[in-house]
Amino acid sequence: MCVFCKIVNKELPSKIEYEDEKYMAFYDINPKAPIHLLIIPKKHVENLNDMDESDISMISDMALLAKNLAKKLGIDKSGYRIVINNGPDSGQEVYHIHMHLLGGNFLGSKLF
Ligand code: DGP
Repeated sequence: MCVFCKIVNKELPSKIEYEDEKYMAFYDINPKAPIHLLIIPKKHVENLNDMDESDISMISDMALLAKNLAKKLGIDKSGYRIVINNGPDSGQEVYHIHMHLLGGNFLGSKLF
């Protein structure tokens, strides 16, 4: 079972900011910004390459969650970044699709 599935199943601890039947948002163990959340579907899908037409709406669901969480955490006006890594050249480490939500200070022009 992958590390994020273990987080979903509560076999591994995480600092959860949001959870519903299908999605979860928790804080990255190695934050790259003052606020660094990972938004994931509970369903195990590796990355975009592993998504078919029935899965692709997860991307817009995660984007909506990112928007709502940014507002809840007070970074909607100052700004934030969302990132999805796909495959080796992107540096994807965990092969369970996740949207990074980063903010809380000036992020500059670096992608990550
Ligand atoms: P990526 O490179 O896009 O696959 O990002 C994976 C992120 O997942 C990375 O920033 C570190 C984070 N991460 C890895 N293992 C754990 C964990 O066990 N708990 C939490 N909270 N985050 C993790």
